[in-house]
Amino acid sequence: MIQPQQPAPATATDSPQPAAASQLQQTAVPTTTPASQRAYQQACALMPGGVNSPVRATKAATGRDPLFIASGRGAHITTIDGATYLDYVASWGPLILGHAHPAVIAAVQQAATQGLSFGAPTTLETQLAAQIAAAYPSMQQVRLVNSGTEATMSALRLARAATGRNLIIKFAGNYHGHSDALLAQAGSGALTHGVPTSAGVPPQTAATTLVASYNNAHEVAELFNKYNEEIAAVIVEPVAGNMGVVPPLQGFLPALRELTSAHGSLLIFDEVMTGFRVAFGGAQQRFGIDPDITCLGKIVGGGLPLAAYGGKAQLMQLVSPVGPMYQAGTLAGNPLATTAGLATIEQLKRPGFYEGLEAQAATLAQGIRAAAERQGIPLQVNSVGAMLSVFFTSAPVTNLTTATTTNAERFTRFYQAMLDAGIYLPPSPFEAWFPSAAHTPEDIATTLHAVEHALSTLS
Ligand code: KE4
Repeated sequence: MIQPQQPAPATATDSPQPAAASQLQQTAVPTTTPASQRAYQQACALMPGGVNSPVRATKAATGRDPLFIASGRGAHITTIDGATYLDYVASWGPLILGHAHPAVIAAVQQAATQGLSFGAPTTLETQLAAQIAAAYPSMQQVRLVNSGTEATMSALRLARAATGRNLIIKFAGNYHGHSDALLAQAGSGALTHGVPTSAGVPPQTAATTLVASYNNAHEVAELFNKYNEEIAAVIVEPVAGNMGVVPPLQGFLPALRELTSAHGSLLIFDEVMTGFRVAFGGAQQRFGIDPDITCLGKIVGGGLPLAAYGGKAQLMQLVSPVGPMYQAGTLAGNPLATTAGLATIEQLKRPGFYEGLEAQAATLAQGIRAAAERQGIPLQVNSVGAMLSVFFTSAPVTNLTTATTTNAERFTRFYQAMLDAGIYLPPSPFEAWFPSAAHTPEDIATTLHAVEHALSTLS
């Protein structure tokens, strides 16, 4: 998620009623949607940008005000205007089963009748920690938290506590949540300390973050040569999803493992997005890497606020109350969120789950490539498992520099045409599409039909 430009102030614009894919409109002409429009104006009066997370303020990248959602079921969401869309946002990743999966809803409903939160241990937390440790052997011990931001923030603190060092290496285009140290971008030149990407982040805090180019292990080696004994950890999205999907090039992740081990630093895999997405055991299973600390989020909470960080038992002994590194949370390991996570994981374990999901995603990715080829539209589709992104550029996209060569104007027109055809895509070229197990072959065919039309409006 590239830091979004400030969205234009809310204006009385429209979000369109989608045309059924079979009656595709020739131009993306928004129609009046009074309920969403009223809701957005009311929201903007009470909340910055009318949203509780900036990415939901869609206008900056799409020219459209956000739709207000009333419900979701399976692969579809329905707005307060009663319009239904095929959903590829999936709440930004958590809903790999689709919306309101019956087994998850039933489990959470049952749990809710027992009470919502106790602020005391429950066996649900132990059960979820056991499921995570079984799926992620590198996570011998786990701490449950409420968000991916908390998980990565705590992982950095743990790495600093373990090594006694202060500097962290991150990668341009990787997003790890909004904690101060991780809202840092490359400074004036390579090999320099980071500078804040947000108001309110002290420069001295951002300066503890060094920023390298994704897929460039040589830059990381240079940073180690320059700052060697000062670097506590390298944190990486093992498959980048926040500059759009950018897979790790051959050798990149093994090089990070070798460099951190050689210099006494820790390797942190931020698997908030990739965990349980690109494999049941995440990117570390898919690519065979053993990180020192892993952060999970999104899917592990089944759509409720839950995330986690963990690592080898010896390392986790540093975490309070056992060790000196403090971290806490009123609702951490909440009984409803742990229940949703456990019910979701049970579904993911079903035989053939990932094979089926990835086959659908591959059909979608390949179909988009073929449509662009037929229509002569320069376009890259990057995909790993059931996460993919479309870049309107002829350059292979391997890092933030190449990702930002995407044609923003074409993205906006493509997005609007897809929305008008009833397909709800992430409202930014720097986000991932998340097909779910609820997307049927017919849904994929409908999507590809809409892609064919949307691309034809670009030429
Ligand atoms: P949260 O604090 O939003 O739960 O997680 C932060 C985070 C950490 N690490 C990775 C790899 C992530 O992708 C995220 C959050 N992802 C964004 C969308 N790409 C969440 C959407 C939002 O900010 O509303």
